[in-house]
Amino acid sequence: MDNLDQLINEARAAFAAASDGAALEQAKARFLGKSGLVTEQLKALGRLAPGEKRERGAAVNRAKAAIEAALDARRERLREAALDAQLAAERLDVTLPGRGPAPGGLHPVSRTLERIERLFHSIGFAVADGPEIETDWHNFTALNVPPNHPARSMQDTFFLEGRDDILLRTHTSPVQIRAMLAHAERYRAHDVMPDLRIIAPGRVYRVDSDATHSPMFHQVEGLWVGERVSFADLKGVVADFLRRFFETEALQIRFRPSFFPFTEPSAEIDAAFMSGALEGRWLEVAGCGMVHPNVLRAGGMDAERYTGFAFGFGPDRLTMLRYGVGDLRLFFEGDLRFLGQFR
Ligand code: 2NM
Repeated sequence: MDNLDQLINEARAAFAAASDGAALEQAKARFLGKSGLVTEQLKALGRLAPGEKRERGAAVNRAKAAIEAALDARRERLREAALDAQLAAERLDVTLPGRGPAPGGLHPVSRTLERIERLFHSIGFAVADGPEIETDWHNFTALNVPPNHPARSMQDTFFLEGRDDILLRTHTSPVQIRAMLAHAERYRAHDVMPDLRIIAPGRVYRVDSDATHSPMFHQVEGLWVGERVSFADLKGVVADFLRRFFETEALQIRFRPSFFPFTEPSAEIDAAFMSGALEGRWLEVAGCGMVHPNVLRAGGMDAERYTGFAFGFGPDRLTMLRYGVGDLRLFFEGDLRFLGQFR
């Protein structure tokens, strides 16, 4: 191996040993710089005899070209390595969730309430509301609940501390009382009173807690008062609502005689799906009845002239049925892994 081949090998080894651009430029200077080893060889040509010069010149130029090629190749390798290192350092996991605000959504029970309000709005019912802290009179007395009824006991009703006349409402019926009083007052001096058609959705409270009972739960009660409002109207409104709510005409509905102090006659409403997981099982979905004359009078209505029907159902339970949820408490624990599934 002559000294030019050795020079090429030394240059290749020096370039290979350079682990970054600065080291490589230093190595380059050592061979190709103004006083580098290759330049030295070129200068040495001047001292040769003319006969040797041509051949040696060609050999030195080949060696120089080989060293330049090795330098370029090493530069390219270092550039690629630097890019690979940068890509590895800036690697993105595109499967991670985004950093922006997480999308919110309505609570599943709120979705049910909005749906119920929309369906009743479409048949002429307005939405009424009232206070959740009620008087004993609006919550019980006006609703024909007798003085010693068990619902009025401390075990069933949350009374305010040290009071027996103010409580957390146990149903939304006091809203109906307030709405009747306001409606009757508004049309007191008129010959005719337009029908009162309202639903009262909202939170209600009872001393009760297990897989199917929460101390706070929701109710939607409906009321239609007018001349000649009948039990047949009640059946039509409720059946229409249930079929639209569950999005199926294939829903069997039956009315079972029952008792409530505020309605007479009273009934429980059962429904049975004609397909799906719950096919053929009768489920209690609501209570209803014709508003008791005592209740109409407490609401300021002329009970000789007007009749009305009322019904009440539990949107929490309707939500469980609609989405196939087995435990009511899941709705009120605030676990976003559960609630986020209803977006
Ligand atoms: C029910 C069942 C039956 C009801 C009665 C009234 C009022 F205030 F008009 F008399 N509102 N809601 C009622 C009747 C509620 O819930 C199971």
